[in-house]
Amino acid sequence: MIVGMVADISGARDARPAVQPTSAEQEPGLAVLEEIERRVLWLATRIVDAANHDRDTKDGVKVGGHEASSASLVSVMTALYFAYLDAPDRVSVKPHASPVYHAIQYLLGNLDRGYLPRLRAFGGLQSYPSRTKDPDRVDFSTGSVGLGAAAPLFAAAVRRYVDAHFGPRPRSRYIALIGDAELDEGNIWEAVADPATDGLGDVLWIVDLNRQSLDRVVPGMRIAQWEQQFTAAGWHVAEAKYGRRLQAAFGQPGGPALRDWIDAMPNEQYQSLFGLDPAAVRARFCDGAPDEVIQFCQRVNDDELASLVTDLAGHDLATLLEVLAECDKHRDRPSVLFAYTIKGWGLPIAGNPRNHSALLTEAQIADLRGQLGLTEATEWDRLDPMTPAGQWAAARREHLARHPAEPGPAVSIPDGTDIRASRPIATQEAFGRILVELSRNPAVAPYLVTTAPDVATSTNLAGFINRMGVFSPDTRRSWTDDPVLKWTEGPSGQHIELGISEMNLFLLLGQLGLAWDLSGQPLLPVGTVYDPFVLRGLDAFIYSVYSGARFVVAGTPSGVTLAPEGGAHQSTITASVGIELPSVTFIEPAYAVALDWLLCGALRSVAAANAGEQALPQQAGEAGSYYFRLTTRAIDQQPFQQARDRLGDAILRRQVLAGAYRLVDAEAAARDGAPAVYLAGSGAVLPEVLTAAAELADEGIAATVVDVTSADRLYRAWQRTLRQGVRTATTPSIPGALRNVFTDRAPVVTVHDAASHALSWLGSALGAPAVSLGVDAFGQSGTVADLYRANDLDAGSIVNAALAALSLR
Ligand SMILES: Cc1ncc(C[n+]2csc(CCOP(=O)(O)OP(=O)(O)O)c2C)c(N)n1
Ligand SMILES: [Mg+2]
Repeated sequence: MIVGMVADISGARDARPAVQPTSAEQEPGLAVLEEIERRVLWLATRIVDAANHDRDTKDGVKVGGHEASSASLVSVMTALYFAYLDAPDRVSVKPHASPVYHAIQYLLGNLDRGYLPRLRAFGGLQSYPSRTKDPDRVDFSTGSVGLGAAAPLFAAAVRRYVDAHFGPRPRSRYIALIGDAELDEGNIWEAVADPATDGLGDVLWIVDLNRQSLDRVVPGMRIAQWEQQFTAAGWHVAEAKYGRRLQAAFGQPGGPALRDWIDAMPNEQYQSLFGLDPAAVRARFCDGAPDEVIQFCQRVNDDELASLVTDLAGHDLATLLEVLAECDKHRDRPSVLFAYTIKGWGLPIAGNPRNHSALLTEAQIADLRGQLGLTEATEWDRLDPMTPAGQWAAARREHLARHPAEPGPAVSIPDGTDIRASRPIATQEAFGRILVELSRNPAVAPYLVTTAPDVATSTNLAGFINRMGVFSPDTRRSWTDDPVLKWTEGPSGQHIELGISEMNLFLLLGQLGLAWDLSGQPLLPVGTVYDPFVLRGLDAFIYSVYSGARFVVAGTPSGVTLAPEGGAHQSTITASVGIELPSVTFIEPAYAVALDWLLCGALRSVAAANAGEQALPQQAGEAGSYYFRLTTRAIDQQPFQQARDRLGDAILRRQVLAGAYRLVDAEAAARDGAPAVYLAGSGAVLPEVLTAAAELADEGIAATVVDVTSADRLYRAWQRTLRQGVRTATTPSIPGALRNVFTDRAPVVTVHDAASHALSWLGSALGAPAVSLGVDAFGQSGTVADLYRANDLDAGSIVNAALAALSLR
């Protein structure tokens, strides 16, 4: 269809097609597409205008929206949605073009009219395309510039993986519409450079090259440099630069000089032409021009000249479709198309250096409405179904219709892998062993896929990799005979190795976690990263969970427990990040069996969500991702075994999953009259907490040790009951997850190898005096004992903290 379409249009290169189609079966002529393009421009502009002028928000806060940024992409998006895309294709739309996207969905019949005046309203159209909140189907959320561009690249990498493991699906092209200033973001180049994205022939990036960013006209175009960077990374590079009229002019006498003159003109001068009246365009364009150019210009009248010299291919549908078809021929590598556009195209604010947030005035809107032959009564109408444009829109709606993904197979995850730990073991090592066990389970193994940014072996993924291999589209010969690590690469491998880019890690995890939707294949994605560098990928982490992706990530090793490594490798604020991130459940177990139960529980929830099932009842509200904070400190597992013997597996497992259990229970001593205190520790510090509890017991103090396995689940349980109280104006109770473990209102000491703030809310939750110990300084090198002492995490400090807490009663 596309080839025929281009042939049809390119046959009319220099003139509008004489014959108009009369029914939806026929492909449209250029004039039909241009009519649709004008309507898209109108609706996108009016959507922003209505948000700002038709609604009384009563709060005095400017609503905003981006008429100029939107106009810049109107032609490209008209070409895509009305002539190029097929149903399986997936598109990421530049954040500020969301009004164009919604205008198109409306014209296609996929969005109710009632939404059009509701851009940026509560429950209305989102400012930036959102997978989870927009009413029309959005493939990729965008907003934080750069990330929406990279996401389709990783989605294509995931499709390559899915096709290799589960059989090919109908071909999807993964397309990103990118603002040119987005190329300033480092994550773009991290994504392009990563070997995991090599040779993805179904990827197409279209750069909206309007030579403007938010603040300014970008001086000295860097396009040549960008093109070289893409070429060096193995991409096919294409340009849509001059429209057909300029191309024709270049063939006339003086044409080559005209072309050289435009090419050499500084951006600031070229952009300034857009805001001028035709006579002034001539004066400025010819200022300093060589004779040949002046002579050429003398042969053209003012109006023609002004429109000719600003005739860019990014607004020339025929040229755009030709270049798109040309990109399609390069199936062996990704393509990038630089489309020269005008920010504010077709609007009075075109090319104005300050147009990023500019809005048309009421008079300008009325003028535009009039130019389209619309009235206030008809301005929101769809294309008339009796016209060729309306019929073509209906045909495209059919062509692009998607059927909802079939629910995937239910992956049955066991409660645990029965990990045994008779000797001291660290959670990081246990994590590696649990994954190996799961890889032996034929019901689970096919769906597991691990990934790491060059830290797979140092985060204990080697066992998994040895069994499952490393993914590569082609089988590669291995030249190493390492008996400990087999690095076998081929299409059946289930570990995807990334270069050192935590941004790429979280972008890939996000797309693996959306494979059920974008590739119709549920997966169980598991990533590892050094915990301090979670923050290096944080924007992509947020992006991925905001997009609704479900995955498991382990941040390991963490905290000052990674003692000799020193400050830059010792995480402190990551626990708070994990607790606070919506749609992420933060888990920090200390013991191997607890980790086993928690990891299997997390994978079960990911599997259920990714198969399109309801979240499991006990994890309601948790249909998100899981962040495990782990350590390399091996600790004695006996205390956990004792808790197991005392409570039994059923109760203990329930409490571990709920977020806390009693590792040492001193309730009997408290009942006998000993002053009671709770020592609530999380993660690697539990041995010090246990020692402190024993010392306190010697002093006659009943110290109950609580192992906080998930501060996040405890906090959420507390908040849920509080909010319930607030909303219903009733007295909130203490939630079960806390009530079962903290039975008394005794003082509490929190102990955490993380910022003390992360657990300090516990005192408020329990209504008890609290002292919070944690790491509130940058790390430094030393032994574990040195650093625990330096941060008051040693047993002696915990004892003192308990005495202080008791004195606060
Ligand atoms: C990570 C991030 N930083 C800053 C912004 C604020 N911002 C929004 S648009 C923009 C400029 C975008 O320019 P460009 O990509 O060229 O888009 P245009 O509006 O020109 O189409 C900036 C800085 C953002 N959205 N995301
Ligand atoms: Mg721009």
